[in-house]
Amino acid sequence: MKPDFAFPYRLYLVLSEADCRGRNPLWVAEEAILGGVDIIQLREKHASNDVFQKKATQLKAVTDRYGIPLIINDNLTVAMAVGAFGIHVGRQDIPPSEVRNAWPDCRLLGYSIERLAQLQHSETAVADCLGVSPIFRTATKTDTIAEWGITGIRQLRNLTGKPLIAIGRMNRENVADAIRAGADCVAVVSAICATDSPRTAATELKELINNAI
Ligand code: TZP
Ligand code: MG
Repeated sequence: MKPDFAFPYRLYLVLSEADCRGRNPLWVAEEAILGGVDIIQLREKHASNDVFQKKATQLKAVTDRYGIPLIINDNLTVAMAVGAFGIHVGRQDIPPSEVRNAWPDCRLLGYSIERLAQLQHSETAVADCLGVSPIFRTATKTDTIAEWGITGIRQLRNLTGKPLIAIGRMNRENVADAIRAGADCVAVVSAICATDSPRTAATELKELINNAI
C-alpha cells in the first residue's frame, strides 16, 4: 500500500547518552543534524523523570535551533513538559489512545510494531507512524521478539498505509535495501552514535537513503 501521507523524514536518530561513547550527546546530536538527520528521538531508559526532562530540555534547544522535530521515547510527562513534537511508544508503554487523549497537541505519535498480529490492533490504528522493530537483532536493544528482516518490511508495506520506520542494526550495508523494500524512514543508534564522526556517518547514510528512493 502507498503510505497514507508523504512522511517527510528519512533519517531518524535515536539518541541515548549511554550510546555516545562518553561524548556529549548534544554534540552528537548537532553533528548528526549537520550531517543530514531529519528527526531525533531522545531515549533514556534509566533516567529519572527529572533527569530525563533536563536532558530533553537541553536537546530541544539544539533541535529547535535547526528546526528538527524532537520525539521523546515512552515518557508522556517529559514529552508534554518540554513541548516535544511527538512521542514514540512500544507495546509495554502507555497505549497510543491514551497519548491522544492526554496530549491532543502531539504532532507525531510513533508506535513500535513487533509482530504481524499487532497490525490489526486498534492501538496501531491510532499511531501516525510505525517503528518496524527490529529489522535485525541488535546489541543496542536486547528485549526484542523476532527479526522482521528486509522481507518483513515488504510484507508490512503491502498491508498498511502507515509510514514505516525501519529500526534495528540498520547501517550503511542495509539502509538502501530497507528503503527499496518500502520503509519510509530509517532509524539508527550505533550507526551514528558509535562512530568517530557522527556527522560523516549521517551524511553517508542520508546519501545512501536518498539514492535508494
Ligand atoms: N528499537 C528497536 S531496535 C532499537 C530500538 C530502539 C535499537 C537500535 O539500535 P541500533 O544500534 O541502531 O541497532
Ligand atoms: Mg518503549
